[in-house]
Amino acid sequence: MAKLNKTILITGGAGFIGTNFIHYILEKYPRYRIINLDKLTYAGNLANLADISNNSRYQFIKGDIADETTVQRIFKTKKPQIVVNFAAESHVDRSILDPQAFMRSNIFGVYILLEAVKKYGIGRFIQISTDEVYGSVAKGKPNEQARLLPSSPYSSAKASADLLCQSYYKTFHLPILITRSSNNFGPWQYPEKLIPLFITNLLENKPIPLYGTGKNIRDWIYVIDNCRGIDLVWHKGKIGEIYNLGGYNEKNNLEITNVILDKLNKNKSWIKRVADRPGHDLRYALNNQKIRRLGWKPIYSFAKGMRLTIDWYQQHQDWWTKIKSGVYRQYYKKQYKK
Ligand code: NAD
Ligand code: TDX
Repeated sequence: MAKLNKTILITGGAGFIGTNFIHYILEKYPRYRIINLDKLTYAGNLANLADISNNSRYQFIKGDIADETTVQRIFKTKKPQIVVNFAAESHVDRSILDPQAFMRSNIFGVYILLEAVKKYGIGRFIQISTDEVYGSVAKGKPNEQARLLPSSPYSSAKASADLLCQSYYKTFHLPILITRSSNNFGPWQYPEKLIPLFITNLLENKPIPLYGTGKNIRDWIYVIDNCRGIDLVWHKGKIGEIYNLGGYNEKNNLEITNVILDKLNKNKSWIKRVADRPGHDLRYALNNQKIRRLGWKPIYSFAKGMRLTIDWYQQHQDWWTKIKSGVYRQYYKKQYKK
């Protein structure tokens, strides 16, 4: 085996995007070693990483980014050169019901990581942020200088983390980079988010709960395109900068719903109109010119990404039925009666 030349600390690697990113990096860079620090909340799932659990270039550590002792011990003993922080509470609806965990993980956790970076020194710290920090966009596509106008406890906590990161760059000269991507979709996404929830409900012959008018627009990016963008920002991005990873696939929720119904040969009677999400952002969009200048553009069309995603959920029923029959079902029974 080639000599390993970099240790990367990935936080939140047992979730949706982190899982895809770990697989992508292990495959692409045979000389990199990955440490995955994840608290294993309801959204973290080691089954996602079972195929690499014996890989000598991969190590899992169960722990919380908001726990200073754990984080400092990992920096001291593992000496990572790069940190990519995916760890966060990520579901807007949960942040409306119970915001506390969002404040702790998405803000305080980032502060604990930044303090460790300050103390131990590393090459690059990549904060994974989101298009939601710009809030609902009436027209045009915000670039990286646009004002932050988050709407939910989730997105305001993410925006807070971005500001914290920028302050540690300016004040302490930490090597910070921030990526803000569109709504991701693809394999291993927890079936509480729109696309996997609707696919799996239909596969179970259950109705699909469409919020409000169904006219809310999201810009969609296939998760591998996001991984490619993060990889490029990590290796070629300029320290201190923010990069929008915009998919340029704006669709309203009804359009998404129809694509899924069509592919699964179901008619519109499966749609159940339900009350709108409080503070529901009408539209997300991103200007991606800056990352394009660095040499990135999405390579998965929306249609191809959706085909791959629906196929994946059809072929991995065991993965999501286990999730849906456990914690997830109790949560939704209690809160939403979906
Ligand atoms: P996810 O909810 O699927 O996964 C989050 C992971 O973080 C889980 O494995 C969870 O156990 C872990 N985690 C949560 N709190 C933690 C803590 N305190 N310490 C350690 N681990 C913790 O989320 P995702 O969709 O994969 O999102 C990953 C990141 O990307 C998040 O920061 C999110 O804000 C951002 N993001 C997501 C999207 C999207 O569409 N999913 C879009 C843009 C940005
Ligand atoms: O049951 C549903 N019915 C419905 O109509 C759900 C779960 C969602 N929706 C609507 C709300 C949104 O307009 O679908 C759209 C997408 O909703 P989510 O999948 O919850 O995603 P969103 O709120 O847009 O946030 C996502 O993208 C940005 C991720 O969850 C965030 O982590 C990321 O930062």
